[in-house]
Amino acid sequence: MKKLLTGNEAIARGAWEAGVKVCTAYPGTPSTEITENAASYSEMYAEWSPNEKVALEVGLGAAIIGGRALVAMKHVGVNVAADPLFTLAYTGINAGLVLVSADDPGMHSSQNEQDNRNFGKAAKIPVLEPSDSQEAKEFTKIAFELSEAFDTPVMLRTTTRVAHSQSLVELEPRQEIPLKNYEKNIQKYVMMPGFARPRHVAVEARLEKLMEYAETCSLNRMELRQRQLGIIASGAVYQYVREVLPNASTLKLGMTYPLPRKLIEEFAGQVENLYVIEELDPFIEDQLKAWGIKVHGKDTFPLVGEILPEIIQEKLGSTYGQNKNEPENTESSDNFLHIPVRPPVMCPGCPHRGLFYILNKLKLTVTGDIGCYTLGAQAPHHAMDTTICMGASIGAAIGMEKARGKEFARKLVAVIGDSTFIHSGITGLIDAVYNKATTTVIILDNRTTAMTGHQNNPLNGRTIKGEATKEVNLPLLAKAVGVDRVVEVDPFNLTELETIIKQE
Ligand SMILES: Cc1ncc(C[n+]2csc(CCOP(=O)(O)OP(=O)(O)O)c2C)c(N)n1
Repeated sequence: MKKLLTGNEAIARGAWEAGVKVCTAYPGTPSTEITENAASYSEMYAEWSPNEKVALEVGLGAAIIGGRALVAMKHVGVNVAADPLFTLAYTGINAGLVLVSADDPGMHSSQNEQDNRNFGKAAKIPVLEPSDSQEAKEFTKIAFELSEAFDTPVMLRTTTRVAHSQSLVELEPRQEIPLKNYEKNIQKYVMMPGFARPRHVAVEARLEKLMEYAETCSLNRMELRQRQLGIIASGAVYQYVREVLPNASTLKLGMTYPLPRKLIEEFAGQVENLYVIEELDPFIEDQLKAWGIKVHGKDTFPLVGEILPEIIQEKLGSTYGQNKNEPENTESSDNFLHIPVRPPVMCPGCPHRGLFYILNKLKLTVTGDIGCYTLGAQAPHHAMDTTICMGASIGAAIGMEKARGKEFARKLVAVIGDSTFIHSGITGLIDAVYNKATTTVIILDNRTTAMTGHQNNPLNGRTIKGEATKEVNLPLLAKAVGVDRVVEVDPFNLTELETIIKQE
């Protein structure tokens, strides 16, 4: 049976078909729906973890003890999970472990557009890049096979277009994979220097084998058509190339790390003009140049943002395209231009509005954080001075106070959402207490992870499957780490809110 699925739904389906036991994640666009969908399959345990590092740690525990695990996050989430990831690459897994990194070229909803293929290379683990929903499901299953065959975590890298667009997917039944045998193996799983050194040697040997695998695996495919133009592409860009330049020869790379040198050299030898078209970094291009292959890439295509079909048409269409002489149909883009711009705003009735109204009125310096409340930086409030990454608000406020002194800190506050506080704010608060900062921290507790679509979190008493669970008591937690003054205030009560903020 075939079904229309988004890439994210297809990855969840792929995990289910691959017999996965445990799915973990911290929400983040464009990855969130993977785990929301995974949670709908009763055969799989699923959780929202407090942050991406914990998500990967829970996943690696499941894999080492013998159950397949899927761990999903947005690209910046991999920064948070990088610590366990790099050492997990040394220990290897036991049952398969697949880490989905959902990248966001164009920054549809992110604070940066880092290219996480670099993480695959730096951690020396394979990177697979599906280009539609069918591949999203297939590659997820192949990733688990690969993970077990080579004893390595595997990164499945998607981008917003693959994650959120829909295409037909062939559904298959779940393969029940029995738990793998677990044997205690201190040399393999306890990474202290004496045991880690031989594991690094094992990682390099594994990489050599993965390079051989890349040469012949079904993930990489040479498609020879007209020889005048040859294009190497992966992910959504491959689909755009097929659409805009249907006669060009293509080398479709489903595995972008490690790269298949012989296959690429063979392809380069078959075509007159060779291009790598890839979003963000010249990841493939740089490797080709290091191998001495003559190739065009970032000399023609942008380093920044998405590479859309229009850009490929503009750069190569007139020379190599089918419709070289036909004027481009601009009707749809004209219509698009007439749609009024609708910048994101806080929802009507949002409890954050009152707070930012007061912060603006009091002309405070505000170190911000990431969530719906980041919109407090925009009109009409303009009540935020910094936003860097999740959890940075409290540390930034401490730093400002330490640089400028206590007097400055009297008009300084850090604002942080409830989910963000649990994600990575608590350690900042402990720093404030331990190092005697006097800054005021405001936790905006709206009892949900609103920005990414209202996911449950450890503060609201519900799991990802909607089951009742314990909830963290924020005032008690703050007192427990040593905060002497903890005040609770309803942000809809503006008079009281203003009085308390002035007081604190
Ligand atoms: C490392 C990282 N993981 C995930 C995200 C995606 N993300 C942005 S804000 C946010 C949570 C916001 O929730 P909360 O702090 O409760 O604030 P609210 O949106 O509810 O106001 C998430 C998950 C991110 N930007 N960075």
